Amino acid sequence: MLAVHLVSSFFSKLQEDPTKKVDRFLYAMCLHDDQLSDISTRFQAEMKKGLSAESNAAAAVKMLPTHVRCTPDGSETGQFLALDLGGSKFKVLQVKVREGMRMRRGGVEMEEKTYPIPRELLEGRGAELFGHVSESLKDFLHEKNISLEKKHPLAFTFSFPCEQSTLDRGLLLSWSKTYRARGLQGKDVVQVLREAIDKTGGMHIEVLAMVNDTVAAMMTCGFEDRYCEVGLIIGTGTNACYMEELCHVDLVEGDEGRMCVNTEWGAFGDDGALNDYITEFDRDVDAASNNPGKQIFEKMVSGMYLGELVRLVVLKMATLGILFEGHVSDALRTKGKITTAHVAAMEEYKNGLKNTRGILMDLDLTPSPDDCVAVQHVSTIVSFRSSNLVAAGLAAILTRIKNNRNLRTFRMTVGVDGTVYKTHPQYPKRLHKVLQRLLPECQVRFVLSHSGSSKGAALVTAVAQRLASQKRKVDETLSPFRLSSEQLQLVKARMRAGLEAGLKREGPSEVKMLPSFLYSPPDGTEHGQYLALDLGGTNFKVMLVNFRKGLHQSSQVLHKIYTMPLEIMQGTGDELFDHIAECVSDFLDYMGIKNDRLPAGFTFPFPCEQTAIDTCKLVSWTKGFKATDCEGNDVVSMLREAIKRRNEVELDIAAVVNDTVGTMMSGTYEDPQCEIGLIAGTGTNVCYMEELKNIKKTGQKKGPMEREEGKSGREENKQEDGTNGETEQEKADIQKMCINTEWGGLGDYGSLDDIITPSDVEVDHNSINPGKQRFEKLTSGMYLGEVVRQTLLDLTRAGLLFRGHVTETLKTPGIFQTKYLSQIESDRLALLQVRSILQGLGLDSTCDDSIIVKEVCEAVSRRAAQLCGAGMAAVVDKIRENRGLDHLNVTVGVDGTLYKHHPHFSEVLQETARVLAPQCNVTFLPSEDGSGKGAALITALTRRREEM
Ligand code: 0WK
Ligand code: 0WK
Ligand code: BGC
Ligand code: BGC
Repeated sequence: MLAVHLVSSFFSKLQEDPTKKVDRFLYAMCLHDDQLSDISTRFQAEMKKGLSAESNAAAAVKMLPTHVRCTPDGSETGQFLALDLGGSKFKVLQVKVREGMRMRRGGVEMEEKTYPIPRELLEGRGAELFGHVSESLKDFLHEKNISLEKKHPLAFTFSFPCEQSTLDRGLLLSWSKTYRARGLQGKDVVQVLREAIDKTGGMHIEVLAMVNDTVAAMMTCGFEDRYCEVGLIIGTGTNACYMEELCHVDLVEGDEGRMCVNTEWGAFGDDGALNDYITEFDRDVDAASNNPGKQIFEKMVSGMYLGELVRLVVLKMATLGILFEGHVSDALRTKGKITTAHVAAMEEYKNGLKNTRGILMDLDLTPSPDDCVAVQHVSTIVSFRSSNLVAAGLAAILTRIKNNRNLRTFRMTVGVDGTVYKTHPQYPKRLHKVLQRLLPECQVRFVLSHSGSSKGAALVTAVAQRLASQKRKVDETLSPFRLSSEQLQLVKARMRAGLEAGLKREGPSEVKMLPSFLYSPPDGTEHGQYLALDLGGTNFKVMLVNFRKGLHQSSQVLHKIYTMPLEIMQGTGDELFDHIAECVSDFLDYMGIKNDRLPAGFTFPFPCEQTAIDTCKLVSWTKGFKATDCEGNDVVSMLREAIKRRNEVELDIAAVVNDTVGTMMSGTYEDPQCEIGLIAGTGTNVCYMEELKNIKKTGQKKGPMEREEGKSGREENKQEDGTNGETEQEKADIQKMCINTEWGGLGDYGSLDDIITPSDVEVDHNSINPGKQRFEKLTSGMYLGEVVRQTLLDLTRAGLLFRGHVTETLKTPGIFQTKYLSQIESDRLALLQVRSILQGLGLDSTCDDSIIVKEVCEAVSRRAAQLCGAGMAAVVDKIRENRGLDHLNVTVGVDGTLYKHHPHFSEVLQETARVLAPQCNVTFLPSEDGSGKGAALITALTRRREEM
């Protein structure tokens, strides 16, 4: 027998190699690499179309969001029922996932049973199909003695294109493969399943998640390999999914993190995109299918059609006399007579030819050895084209991931399932090889999902449960930061009460309401050169301000910024003022005006009792300052003594102002309606023009706060009424004085205890002034980073973040600077960058972690802005009521790094003030040159008045 075979093949060699004639006949199916690259490029374009909101409706490749946002991280646990519907087998399963067992044996235990689905159900009424599914589920519970009483979470793998708005909702877009039950298209199949289960009754099932089989395959393999972010099915049908950047998925809210997208690539070409690769046999398969014009790519690739393609090719070649000497059998003319299993059998290494012969014989054909070689080669070409097309599709997906993540080379794992991939002898190798050629820069590993997709579906449910419980717990932790409008109204009322109590000066008040001895705004006639010393929250600025005569609002500012080292801020008072004197001297030297003895205004951003415009007794340090021997002393004298000590320059300190007052004055120079100064920076504070009649005259009632008598040189001409020797006319005109509220102290006696959170308590406890400046510690840049860090610590200790690892970094005070909030909350920043900020802090984070960190930052900064907005509403409403107005237009000069640099702080503050003080139209005027110009203006005002 073997001898005969050898002789005839020798002769045939002499004749033409039968595979050659097949190659010629199927030339159009033999796709070479540049054609595959072309197809890959076309598919990339289709993916873009599917992802974009504009073109999605018309797109053939639907790119369906799955609401699966992350792959397993090994902490999934739980017991689930699973339904696996849509592949070649309908399976009911029970899946047990044990915590942290990931790779190890016994990590996931599964029990399963396959249930046949009669053809009449596949083509019958949808409700009956799901009735059958539900009955099978009940049968499974019985058979496996699973309690019917207990509530069972169920994961549903449904392998058809569905539009999902959530993980447990899916509108069926269209059937494919062998399914076309009526009445379900456009319906939420999860709801249909729930109704079927209720109808069957006698079991407590909670359908928690519905996933496509590609997603389930990716999750199944992702449980073992964390690089697995692509799912691939080459089975009855074909399809792929992958983790896309959420910011590219237009159909889903949010830009944070990633989401798995079910490409539904089976429909690639439904819009004609592959017409130049479609062969007559593909057209015949499509025409004879139950969904003509649909799933064009699937019909060139997947198991439901490969056998039919081979049959049609062999039929055509036989009809043309190229095979079986033109003999054609009825069997060969019969649809479905050659299956994909036959194709696989024909391509088996050893028995391929023998199988081919057997298969053709079963089709009532008497094939010659050459016929067998030829038919085997037809199978090879058809299945080769399938693996080539899948490689082209995969190359497109991997290229997109590479570009999304700006990677030059990368590794990726593809979780794969499906009978074609699993049973066709050479398919996997061919696919891997072609993909390697198409995308050499990507190291691709294929992991077969041995146990089908239900483990993955269970994991999706476990992840969904974990994320849901995590989200619930994170929301619980963050809800105290989310202030209701009632709470904000309350804060406004308490701030108002604080303002009133502070003005009354009947004993210690949370809001100190310190007179600034500034009565009137600039009138634009200010001119000349003035120095301004601006002890900002983060640095010390010396400015030379030149107001040009007659040119309203035109001033020239030259300045130099000096750092304020911590050891100076927390050293002795003398060292602090010596440092300031040294900077001033350096500046005057640098400007060549050492001996000009220019009048100077000193911005001193701390609570000070003033008895005149140039005296300033420090009540208490705030923010990061705690230099010794300063509290209770007149800081102007201390500065003058330091200047004297330095004996290099002369300084004529004419005025000392709080930075809010300086900022207000800078604002008034631009906009006369500016009567409020707001600082939202390292610290927080506000000043405003209060009616003089509401200000308890300083020195009149010797309140507990007014004791020491360190009187400065100018004191002797102070009038009892606290004015600065103004003329009668002026005295008559003076209706108002600027009050430095020091609202940072609200809450110091407990008025905010009901909104203070455990994180705030920790921050206050660890601060250098515990119990003080409570409002400031909820709202200002010095503390927001710490409030976030404390909250991240709580969440991590609760196991909701960083996998519960409380690292030394996270325990380090000050590690999470407030500037990171601004960066992390900026809309332009993708999550990747959030992760790199956390990385930079030595915090190794997952996608989820970064989303939670951003949420914490948003909650903390939003609360801060809202609280300042509520405080501002109290101030503007007080001014409005002071003046008996129904409506007030007022401008606020504002400064501070938090207000200026945080992406959302200013708008949230403004919005809150607008809502809580609807009768006030408040304009916020960010100040250009800070409070320095304001201090120079006040100096100009003060000097001019003294000259009069
Ligand atoms: C096995 C999976 C199932 C999927 C099927 C696809 O468990 O979810 O639909 O693979 O392959 P097929 O059975 O269609 O060949
Ligand atoms: C700039 C002002 C300065 C003020 C500072 C506050 O010129 O007087 O103290 O803003 O902002 P911070 O630097 O604290 O963010
Ligand atoms: C379906 C997909 C499914 C694939 C593999 C296709 O016909 O449209 O949803 O993933 O078959 O089962
Ligand atoms: C100080 C205020 C200052 C504010 C803004 C607070 O800590 O007490 O005087 O205006 O910070 O710098």
